[in-house]
Amino acid sequence: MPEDNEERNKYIKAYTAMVLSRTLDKKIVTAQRQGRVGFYTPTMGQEALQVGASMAMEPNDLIYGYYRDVPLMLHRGVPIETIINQIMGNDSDKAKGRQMPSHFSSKEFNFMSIQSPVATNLPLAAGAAYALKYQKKKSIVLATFGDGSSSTPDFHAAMNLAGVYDLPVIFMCENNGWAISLPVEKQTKVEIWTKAEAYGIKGVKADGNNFVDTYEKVRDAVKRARDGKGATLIDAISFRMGPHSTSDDPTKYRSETVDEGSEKDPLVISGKILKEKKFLDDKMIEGIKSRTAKLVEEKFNECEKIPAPDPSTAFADVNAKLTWMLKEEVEDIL
Ligand SMILES: Cc1ncc(C[n+]2csc(CCOP(=O)(O)OP(=O)(O)O)c2C)c(N)n1
Ligand SMILES: [Mg+2]
Repeated sequence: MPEDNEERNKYIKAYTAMVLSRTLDKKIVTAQRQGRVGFYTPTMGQEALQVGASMAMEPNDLIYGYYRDVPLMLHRGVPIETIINQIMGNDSDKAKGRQMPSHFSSKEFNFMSIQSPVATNLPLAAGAAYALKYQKKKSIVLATFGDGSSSTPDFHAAMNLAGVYDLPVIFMCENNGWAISLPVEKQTKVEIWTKAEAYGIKGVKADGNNFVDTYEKVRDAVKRARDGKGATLIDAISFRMGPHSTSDDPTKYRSETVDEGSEKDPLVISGKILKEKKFLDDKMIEGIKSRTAKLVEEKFNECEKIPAPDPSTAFADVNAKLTWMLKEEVEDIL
């Protein structure tokens, strides 16, 4: 394939994933308001940085993400129904509805199961990178987390381990400016990427609203990791356009907003980049949006028809042998 075409396809795939994610995001939030979904953590505003990072990764690389990583998953190829089924906790959900909504996993796409306690994925990511290095494998690890998560002991433990052992891991902070109601200025005195120096790893700041900038910075970090040159901490700056979760009302604690469709919206910025490169025009963008809207509607309705998991499966795959107490519980719910 000529180089230009390769770049064009790569950029169009990225933009399509961002549109898909945004469309799905809005659909799920609306469905939650209608009582059709229990809970969700919207990703609006973080599409460009996640897709930019995903563009730099290979299928064999391991992703230790967090609850807001739907755009990254979609770009990586995780089917849209995997996301919807997980949120609905229905019978087709791989975790059989036992996880809280937004706690995704995909073995097939090397996307590790998400934990609720923030930053607990970071030491795991460092440990996995240690194992890959020990086994002399080519794969590397990408771990994502929020700005608030950088205040946890786990963040520092993971950075330290990655530094000491020159591990093939990239820690990408999805810096959306807020940890629920706490602004990043009250979270940390210095910029998050500067903390890398204390651990002897490389620190990089990226424009998280620009998928190309994030892609190029993650790509450089991937190269360093694969070349055995160690870990990188990337601080990708963006803005949480929506609420922290569907249980949150940000109007109670902030006046700053980034409106959908405005100049600061990463989807608008991305559309401009594609148009400037002459990879897409307005008509093509409209085509992507309408095809995506149809797909989301169809998939959502299909997933909604899937029944809840059979209650008798509540303890399946958890205990090899049920204790008498669990047996009693199973009998109670049947
Ligand atoms: C260790 C831990 N402390 C507190 C919480 C409660 N909590 C859930 S999400 C969240 C905010 C995290 O903010 P950030 O890391 O910036 O990620 P964002 O939600 O903004 O993407 C908090 C405090 C938690 N889940 N885990
Ligand atoms: Mg945050």
